[in-house]
Amino acid sequence: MDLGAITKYSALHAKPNGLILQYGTAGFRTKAEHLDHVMFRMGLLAVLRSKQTKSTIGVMVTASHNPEEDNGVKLVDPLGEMLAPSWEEHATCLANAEEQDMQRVLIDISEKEAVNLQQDAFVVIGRDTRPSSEKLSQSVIDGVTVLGGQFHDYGLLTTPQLHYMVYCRNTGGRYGKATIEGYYQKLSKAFVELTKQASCSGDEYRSLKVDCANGIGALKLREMEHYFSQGLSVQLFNDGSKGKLNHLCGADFVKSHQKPPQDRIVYYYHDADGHFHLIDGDKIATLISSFLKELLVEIGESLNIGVVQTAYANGSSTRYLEEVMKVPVYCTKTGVKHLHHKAQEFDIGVYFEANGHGTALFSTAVEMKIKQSAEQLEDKKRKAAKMLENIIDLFNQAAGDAISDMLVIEAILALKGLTVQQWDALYTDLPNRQLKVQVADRRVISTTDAERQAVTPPGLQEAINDLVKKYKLSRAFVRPSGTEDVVRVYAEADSQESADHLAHEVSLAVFQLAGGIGERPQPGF
Ligand code: NG1
Repeated sequence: MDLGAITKYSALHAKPNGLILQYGTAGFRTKAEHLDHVMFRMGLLAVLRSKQTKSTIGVMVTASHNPEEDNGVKLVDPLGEMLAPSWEEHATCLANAEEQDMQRVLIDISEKEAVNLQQDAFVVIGRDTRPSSEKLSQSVIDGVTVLGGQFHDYGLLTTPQLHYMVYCRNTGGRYGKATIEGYYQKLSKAFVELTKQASCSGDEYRSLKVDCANGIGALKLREMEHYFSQGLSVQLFNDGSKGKLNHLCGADFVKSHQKPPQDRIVYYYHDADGHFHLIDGDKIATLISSFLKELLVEIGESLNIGVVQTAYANGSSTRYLEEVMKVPVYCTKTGVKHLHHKAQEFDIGVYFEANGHGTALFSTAVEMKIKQSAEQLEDKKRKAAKMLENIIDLFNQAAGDAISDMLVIEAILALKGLTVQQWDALYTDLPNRQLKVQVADRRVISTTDAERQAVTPPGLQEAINDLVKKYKLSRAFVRPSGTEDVVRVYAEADSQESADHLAHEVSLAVFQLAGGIGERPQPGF
């Protein structure tokens, strides 16, 4: 380690004094102007992690659904997974070290993790379309090079695409080619093969209107379009040509406001009375898990399927999955890394957050079994095994990927001959409301039971319990956000009016008991 060079370069990416950040649900996220030093240091950390694992590590510069002014960074581990928890702690220590302590922290991490500094290191980098991202990814590269690491900068990529690249590079190309063409080829081949089985003809396929939230998805879907010469027609909205990133559009906006974006959205429709219907991650999990279950029955395999949700899953979805579909459902803390971890316990784990983040995971043993069955079984069984094989290929095994999810959903709807309305009618969502409350320090709220119960501050959970009792079919919980400086409030009940009232009353309780700042929460949305 050339400590002199590190100190010299670090001074060019100096940390603002006293700034403390935490590697949260999805890496570091804050205003872009506070992140230069974090980027440089994550470049350094990625090199250490790469040396330790003797593998390629990914660094993604993005703040996903946050406002355009924010940015963020997360590291991708060798098999395309989220960074290991012990390294999240190292990331937090390194990001928060004052300039004069940087060297010591770097040495500490290397010693604790027994990093062989002579080992080669390789880091791949991707970024979103935020105006601040290009410069910030350059700071990552500075960090990588000063520690002697080699790198490949993919430039503009979606986060799941970077996960895919990391996974491909660390599995010797067996999973796919670590190029953007490789990604499109893998997905389009599986989609075209899968939908060949649909009984309806090609031109009956729905044309899909996609809300791209004025972000990277627009660029990437446009690139992907010509890989689907037939079978899928995609029209892009909020494609970044005029609107601002995530402003009044995007899945997060639509889910939390329960209304359409200024332009269009993936999987929503207006009914005959003009009412807006959103088909969220819970319904996606239901569609996918029921289809997978049907295929397994056809093949005659008794593999265990589990669905993993968070506390934000609509109560009706959980009931439907457990009682009608007889699928076991588990609840974890918010953030896909928690869901992913739980889903790995099953032969097939389907996990989705209500906001649409998610995927289906297939254990390696299952994947091999299905591929063998697809070769050996007869007729109908063989057809089902082939379909399953294509679905496995379509899901980006490395991460929840909205593009993969969209293709799987389109294929299932086509294969089952289902309209979006029929899909939506599987069960009726309980009315719900999500709100944000500003507090001085959101860490005063701690939770347990997969974030469904508040442990601190004292009295808050009791207050929520009393409020919940006033409404029918009701449920409410609060938790500090891992990506924004707010406390999130969720409530559901038998009517929209009740859900709105309950959410407002819980917000007031948070404001009073957890140190609210600014204006008291007002009723009405
Ligand atoms: P936080 O800010 O911790 O609530 C949000 C989403 C998560 C997850 C992450 C990562 C909600 C309520 N929360 O987390 O589900 O997607 O962002 O992007 O939607």
